[in-house]
Amino acid sequence: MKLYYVPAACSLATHIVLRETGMEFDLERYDPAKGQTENGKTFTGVNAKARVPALELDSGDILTEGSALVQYIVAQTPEHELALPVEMTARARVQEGLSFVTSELHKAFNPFFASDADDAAKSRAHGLVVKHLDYLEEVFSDGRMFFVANKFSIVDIYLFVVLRWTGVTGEDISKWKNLSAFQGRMNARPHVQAALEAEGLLEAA
Ligand SMILES: N[C@@H](CCC(=O)N[C@@H](CS)C(=O)NCC(=O)O)C(=O)O
Repeated sequence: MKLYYVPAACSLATHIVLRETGMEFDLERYDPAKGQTENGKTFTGVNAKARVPALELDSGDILTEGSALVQYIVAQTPEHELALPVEMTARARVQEGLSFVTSELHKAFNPFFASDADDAAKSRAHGLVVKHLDYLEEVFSDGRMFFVANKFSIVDIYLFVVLRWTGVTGEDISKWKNLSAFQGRMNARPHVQAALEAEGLLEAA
């Protein structure tokens, strides 16, 4: 398998899940400014949507959309703690959390990464990000270690990646004590550190 990624982007979640589950994979970096990968491939030829993550399977098929990718990867290792629960309600809870993080939380940050977003759009986005962080802080206020059912899941990995972006809004994650502690725990995981290092993010930290 090969993961196409942009350092620190949402593709980092797929990258961490690949490492946590012990999958064999290669990485190919995409540079959105050039529209090309580090190997000189035109990225729209890989993913016509021009978005990471994109996962090239050994068959040559390309899978996209981060939420689908992390579920695809953990389905390869059903014995791993990250595999989706078999029981339907527990499984839906993980998918519920994943949807919140990938569609609500992730999307709230978009104006901060869009070159055409004006100050009004950023101000609205800032308010939405804070609202979501307050909600998450409340969820973690019961002392849980992990977001869904207090059990390590793909949702925690995605959440960790998106929470790393909080600084772009001008906010400091340390204001949200429970979320900050969650970030610290996730950051300390060896596979998370390995992914950060491989994307060149440890020097920047
Ligand atoms: N719906 C896609 C969205 C992916 C997405 O927003 N990717 C961003 C990085 S987080 C991207 O590719 N940005 C590069 C660009 O916009 O040129 C998914 O969930 O995978």
